[in-house]
Amino acid sequence: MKEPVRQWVRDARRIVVLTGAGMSAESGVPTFRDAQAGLWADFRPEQLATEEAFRADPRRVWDWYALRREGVARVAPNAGHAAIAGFQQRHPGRMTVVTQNVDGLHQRAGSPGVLALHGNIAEDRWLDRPRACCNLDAIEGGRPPRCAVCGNLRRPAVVWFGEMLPQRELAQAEAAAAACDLMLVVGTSGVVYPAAGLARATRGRVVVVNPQASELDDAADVVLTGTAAQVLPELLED
Ligand code: BV8
Repeated sequence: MKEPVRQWVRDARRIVVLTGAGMSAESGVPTFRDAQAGLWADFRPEQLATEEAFRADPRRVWDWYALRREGVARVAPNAGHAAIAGFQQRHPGRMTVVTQNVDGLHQRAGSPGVLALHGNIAEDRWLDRPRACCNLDAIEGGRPPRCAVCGNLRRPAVVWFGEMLPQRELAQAEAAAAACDLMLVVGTSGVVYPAAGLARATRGRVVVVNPQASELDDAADVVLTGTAAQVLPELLED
């Protein structure tokens, strides 16, 4: 089935690549489906990645993100990330990357204009609306760091469950999905919305790349059973 998809790639004027945690699995970043380790073994990611969980136990959630940050800093983009960035360099303006991943690996692979719907794990922001006292050079260290005056906590600049996505990125992703004639859906279980909804909203052809069955297989014209680093170089090389 790869051959017709390669032809679709060649013929497509506008391509969207929608990626999830599986895109980074071969770089060594655990997916959300992968079992949690250590102190977090008893928690599902959806339980930790919420404002409630952070307010209930800031240190537990902060440490979980610190562990993930260290993991992401230690790894490198894989051949799948490189194939996407390479295609974008060879065909400027034809491909838009929309990612659920907070690891920054598409950006590190050289992909321009990545729409990161769920934020960036390498950045922090204030938990509550900052007051005049909340400035970065008056921070009290700790896990998490806090404002030395009012105690406002620092939190990872990611989108937690129950939180709105960044409106600019979401609007641009919805526009790209509506305008594309081909959407490659790579390494996502397709359970988290509104991201997964993009694959159902597009009028373009949808191709799923995943070694396992996903919630978006029914929305696909073709399902390619394989991994991101194996399949994408074959699909995207000229
Ligand atoms: C919101 C950042 C509203 C944090 C994340 C409609 C229906 C049902 C539920 C909802 C709905 N609308 C909203 C909801 C609620 C919720 C939701 O979707 N819940 C799910 C669990 C049912 N959505 C939200 O809360 C969103 N916000 O709706 O706000 C609102 C409106 C008004 C006012 C206020 C609020 C926010 C969602 C974003 C949450 N943040 N991440 C962090 O990272 O810590 S989501 C996080 O989980 C990831 O970013 C990603 O999106 C998701 C994990 O999914 P995947 O990436 O797909 O990864 P997964 O591990 O599941 O699967 C990996 C896949 O890869 C597998 O299929 C596997 O087979 C495959 N694979 C493995 N290896 C490879 C591979 N593929 C290729 N190659 C390989 N080598």
